[in-house]
Amino acid sequence: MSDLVRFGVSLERDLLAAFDELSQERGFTNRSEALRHALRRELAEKITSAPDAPVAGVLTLVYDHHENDLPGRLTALQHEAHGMVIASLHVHMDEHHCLETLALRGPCAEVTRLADRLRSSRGVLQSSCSLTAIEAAPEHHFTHVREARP
Ligand code: NI
Repeated sequence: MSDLVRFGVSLERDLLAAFDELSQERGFTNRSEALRHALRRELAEKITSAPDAPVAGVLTLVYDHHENDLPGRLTALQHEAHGMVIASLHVHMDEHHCLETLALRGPCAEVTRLADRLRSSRGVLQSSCSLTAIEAAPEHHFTHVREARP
C-alpha cells in the first residue's frame, strides 16, 4: 500500500447508501477498504485463459427496458455474435426490469469481449459473468451440444 491514489467518483446517492450499508454489515472498517475488496473481486472475475482457448459460461444482465433503446442495442450485439450466444433466457421481472441470462461459448478473447460490451452497455444495472475454460476438444465433439433455435 505504498503507492496510494485518491480519486473522485460520481454515483447516485442511494447506490452509495446501499454500498455503505452492505460494507457495514460485512464489517469493513471504512469505505475505502470495502471498495478495495469490491474492486479485487471484480478483477478476479477476469479469466486468464489464452485468447484462442475455448471457454463457456453464463452472463446475467439486469436492466430497465425503458432505457434509451437498450433492449435493441443488447439484441443487436447478440445477433452480431450469434455463434457465441448458444442460449438465452429473458424474464420480465416487473414493469421496468428485465433479467437476461445468456449462455456463451467460444474463444476466450471473443467471448470476454462480447460479455464486456453487453455488461458495459449504458443502462445495464447489474451483471455477473462466470466463464470457465473448457476442453479443447476436436470439432465433432461439439455436435452433441444442442444449439439455441433462432
Ligand atoms: Ni423484459
